[in-house]
Parts: sequence; structure tokens; C-alpha cells
Amino acid sequence: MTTKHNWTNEEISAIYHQPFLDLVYEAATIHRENKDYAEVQISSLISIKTGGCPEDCAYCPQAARYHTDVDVHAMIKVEEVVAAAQSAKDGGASRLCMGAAWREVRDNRDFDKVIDMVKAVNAMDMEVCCTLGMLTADQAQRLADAGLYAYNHNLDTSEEDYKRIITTRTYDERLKTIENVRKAKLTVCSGGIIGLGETVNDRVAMLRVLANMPKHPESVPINALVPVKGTPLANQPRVPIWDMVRMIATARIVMPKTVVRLSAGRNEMSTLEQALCFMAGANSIFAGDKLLTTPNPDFKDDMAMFELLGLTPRKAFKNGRPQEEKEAMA
Ligand code: SAM
Ligand code: DTB
Ligand code: SF4
Repeated sequence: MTTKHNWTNEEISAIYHQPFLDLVYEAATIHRENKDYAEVQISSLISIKTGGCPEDCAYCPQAARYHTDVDVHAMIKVEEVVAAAQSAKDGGASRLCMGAAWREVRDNRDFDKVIDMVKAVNAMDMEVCCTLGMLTADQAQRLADAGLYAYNHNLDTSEEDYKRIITTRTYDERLKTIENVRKAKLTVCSGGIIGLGETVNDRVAMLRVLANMPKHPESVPINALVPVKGTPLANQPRVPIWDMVRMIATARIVMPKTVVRLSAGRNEMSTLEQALCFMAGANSIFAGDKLLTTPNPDFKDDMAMFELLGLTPRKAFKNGRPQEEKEAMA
């Protein structure tokens, strides 16, 4: 099956709005045609530099300008990352994602340290992912040369809605970084958040931007907002599970070969609700007791869920290393 890259808002909206069970059925059917649907990729997150971020992302507990309970922490040591990677790997994770509360990468000693972290985790035969804010083409290349597998850079919402959520950078800057990541032949991880107060049209428009990229992102995280005290979005109501499932199912249908990650928000979901997300095409999660700064389900509970649902963790480098250019993606 070839992937389609000229979606319209109307087409995606029609998919999103179809009767719930029809939508889940269609997504599940496509999922079974394209992937080993029982295989779920486990990623583990680690915050390598926490809090004190100059940006004003309205959802984020790490923005310096909001008064949240997050403790600011300077760059951690390479050894701490290696230890976290080892315990994640022992627990079945195939990917480690390192997050930094930066607006953008600077060519300084902290970046040199990230490069060392990437090399160390790559040598453990785990897929390494970073999310460090904006990147130049040269910085993306340096990460690729160190063995980085994926770069996460979320669009969060539609271009139109972006200014309501973030004023310290533009949608275009976001897209430019993703282009730089592609140029360096890294795989792209890019998705968004629902529950920010966006409209359904914003969700549809965000999926259209992702699905119309010349190459679909290899992974698309769908986060439910984790409302955090002190941020402007602290009092947002919880995202209805129906919206989460619709969003996952629509992402699965418009980007059939992409890994769709059921990301933030699982701590508030029952096993049954998560099962519906897997049925609708989610095939990745973040596991480990913490996301970056907020709680995530217990690892033991996740393993019990895998057992109950007959899911198996996906092995690392299933599609080869990006630098080898033997990807299954169209
Ligand atoms: N600073 C970098 C950046 O913004 O690209 C990397 C780290 S940032 C914390 C990574 C992503 O986490 C954001 O793009 C956003 O999608 C997600 N995120 C942050 N706070 C969240 C929250 N409270 N609920 C859900 N997702 C959140
Ligand atoms: C993504 O899409 N979600 C993750 C990861 N990529 C970096 C981050 C979720 C953060 C949730 C809030 C927190 O724990 O600070
Ligand atoms: Fe900073 Fe990233 Fe949080 Fe925005 S989402 S405030 S850029 S850490």
C-alpha cells in the first residue's frame, strides 16, 4: 500500500466524525493490514535537563515563567543516562528518549555532552531519541553522526491555534527544524496534544500537516494534556476518552505505516480505555514511572496490561537504522 500525502481538511474531518464504531473498525482494519498489531513499541523517557525553559508553552510545567512545583535541574551525567537506559532495556524498552527544557540547541559543552549520551545509548543497541527544541541542519547532522535514531519535535496543534498556546516561536520554525531533521536522515517523531482548548478543526488541521509531509513521520505521539498547577492550562477539563480514540484512529488511517504513540495522559486512563486505543491503532507507549516531570503508570501495571491484552514489546531497529536507508516507509 502506498501512502497518501495530499489530504484535505474535509477528508480528514469526514474520517474523524464518522460513527465511533465505524471509525475504530476502519482504523483497526488498516492497522492489521500494515503492522503486526500486537506489537507495541515501548519508549522510556528521561529528562536530561529539567525546568527553567525560556519558552511560554501554555501547557508546560518546565517553562520558567510559570510557578510550578518542578525542580530546576542542570544537565545530568552521562552515567545516569546509561543507568536509566539499562533499566529501561531490561524492562523491555527498545527506545530511550532524552528530553531537555531548551528553546533550541546551542553549540556548547552541554550539546557535546548530549552527543556523548547519544553515543553511549546507541552502543547499547537501543534506539536513541532526543527532544531538545529547535535544531540547525548542522546540529541535526552531528546528532545523526553520533548514532541518533529519532528526533522528537511536536507541532502540538494547528498553525492557526499555535499562537494561542505559544508566542515565543512560530509554527514555521517548528517545521524548519523537522526539515533539518529529515535532511540529516534521522527519523521524525512529531505529533501533538489534545485538551488544550483547541477545536476539532485544529486537530484535523494538525493531522493534515503531518500526513502531507513529503514523508510521513515515522512516529506520531498523541498526548492528552496533563494539566499542571501553575501553568495557564492548569484548569483544563480532562480529555474525553472518545476524543483520544478518535484522534488515534484518524492518525492511524491517514498515516497507515506510522507508529502512533499513546503518549501523555495514560495515568488517568483505565486498562479498558487503553485497550480501545490499541484497537484503534496505537502501537507505542511511553513506559516508566515518570514521563518528563509528571507521573506515568507503574511499569508493573503496564506489563500486566501487555499480558492481559496479548501485546508484545517491539524489538529495536525493526526497520533498520535510518542511516542505512532501508526503511519501510514510503
Ligand atoms: N523543549 C523541547 C520542545 O519543546 O520541543 C523538548 C521537550 S518538550 C517538554 C516535549 C513535548 O512535551 C512538547 O512538545 C509537548 O508536546 C509535550 N508536553 C509538554 N508538557 C505537556 C503536558 N503538560 N501535557 C502533555 N504533553 C506535554
Ligand atoms: C511527547 O510527545 N510526549 C512526551 C515526549 N514526547 C517528550 C513528553 C510528555 C510530557 C508530559 C509532561 C511532563 O511529564 O512534563
Ligand atoms: Fe520549553 Fe519545551 Fe516546555 Fe516549551 S514544551 S516550555 S520549549 S520545555
